[in-house]
Amino acid sequence: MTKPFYITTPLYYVNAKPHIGHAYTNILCDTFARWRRLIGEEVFFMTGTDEHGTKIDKAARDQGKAPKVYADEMVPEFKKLWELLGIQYDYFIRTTDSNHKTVVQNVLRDLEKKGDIYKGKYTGWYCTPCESFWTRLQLLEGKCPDCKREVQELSEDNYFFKLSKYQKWLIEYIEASSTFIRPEIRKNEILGFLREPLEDLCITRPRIRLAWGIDYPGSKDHVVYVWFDALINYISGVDYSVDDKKFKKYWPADVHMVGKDILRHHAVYWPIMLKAVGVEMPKTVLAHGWWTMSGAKVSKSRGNAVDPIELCKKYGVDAFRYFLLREVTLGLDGAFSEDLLAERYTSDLANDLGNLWFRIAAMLQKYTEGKIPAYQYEPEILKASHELNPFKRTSEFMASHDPARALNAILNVIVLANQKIEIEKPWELAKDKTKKEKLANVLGNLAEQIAHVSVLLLPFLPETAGKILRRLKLPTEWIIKDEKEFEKPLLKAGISVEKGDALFPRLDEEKVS
Ligand code: ME8
Repeated sequence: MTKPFYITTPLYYVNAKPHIGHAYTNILCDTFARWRRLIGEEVFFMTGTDEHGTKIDKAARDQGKAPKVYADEMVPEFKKLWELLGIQYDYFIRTTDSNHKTVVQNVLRDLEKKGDIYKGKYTGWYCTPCESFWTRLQLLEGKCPDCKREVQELSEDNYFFKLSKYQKWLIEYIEASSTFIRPEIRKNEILGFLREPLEDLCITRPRIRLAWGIDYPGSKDHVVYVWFDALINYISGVDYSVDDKKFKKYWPADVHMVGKDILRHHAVYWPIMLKAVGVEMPKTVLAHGWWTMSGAKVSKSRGNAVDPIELCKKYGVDAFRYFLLREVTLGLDGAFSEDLLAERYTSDLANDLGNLWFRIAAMLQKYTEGKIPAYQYEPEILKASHELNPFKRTSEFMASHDPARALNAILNVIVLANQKIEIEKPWELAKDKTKKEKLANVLGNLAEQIAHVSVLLLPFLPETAGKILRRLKLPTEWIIKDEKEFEKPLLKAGISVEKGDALFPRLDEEKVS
């Protein structure tokens, strides 16, 4: 039996509502998860929330609430957005779940037994918004190197995890693997970082300073550092140290999708934590870039967050998904602008896909009583001239983590189908009684083309692809294992096709700012 495809998102802090950046990560993961299900794999897709630490404690206090009460109120904001965006996750984990806490404590006890934890004094500079301690050398003009805000000097008794002991091993591991850190430029970045000696990681906070965290086992005075706690979700979510059989079924994770901001935590701390407890490495840590606005990263603390709910209301969920997946190559940064979203909407979705459906459905209504006529299926229409089978191309691009090119390959088929209409001119064939058969073949094959395209689009634009398939009286759940299977005809002559509303109605000029 093959192992299920296990994909994770970061656990998002609950100190503010999710924005376009969080939506992006989850849409990427959802698309990969749906793709794997489409090709017949079992999938376990996990997302969730990071609820401990200073940031959350402070946000709760600002509202006069207990942190858990505050987190309980924020979690539905995330779940609501995931539902709106069609994110089909299998499990939602919260770091306040009791199972997660148990696993974190099990890991810590194990690390203590192995001699990888020691008690020491920590002096550092702490940035509250970033939840990060910095050394003097790391500070930029005395300020936090990430957010450039004021930092506080602190010295306290804490527990430390021996990262340094594993530095050599980690460098060799990363160097030897072409898949562990993707894309390649991020691998080089991490190797660059590892050229300097690694400092051991302070993994607790004194309770007198911060009580909102998981109890450190065996100490009344400490709680676990939020990052150490949160990373463990990837194994606690599949019951590490609790249910061996379940853990073995899912682990190792296939993809940890993260933003490049948190790559170091996932490509340095996390593998060392796993190595220290003797757990296999995840297959790939995949770091995507940032969405920026006016040159700065979109972030809740900078207050330039774009509300995904508003964008979906205006353009539709699939247009939003399409834009994020298509506009930027996974790994690179992207400048967000609503104008670009509107442009993509009009050119790719309304003019290409929406128009193709409209034309095919309208011609079927006009020339064949709204029914799929009897036709001679020509599978080569799927491989537009000089193109490979679009299923094969999509598979290859998805395997190399490139959904933008996968979408482009699918869109090419749509463009070619629109061109085919211009070339074949069904309206002229319809005027000539001797061309009846030819007309039926052209229309039947165009309908096949859009049916196949819709199956391929299911992971990317689930709502729209589902709509087209339903209008063609086809199922919306598919398993397509290879290109041969993909090439089979999908339609039956005689079925009635519903034209339906425009898939992507023209944008109201006033609505688009
Ligand atoms: O870092 N562009 O949580 P977080 C693209 N709790 N993606 C973005 C983005 C942007 N402008 N802004 C945020 C944390 N993201 C920790 C993670 S994991 C064990 C703990 C996305 O709420 C991106 O995935 O700050 C980034 O890595 C993540 O949100 C950070 O979310």
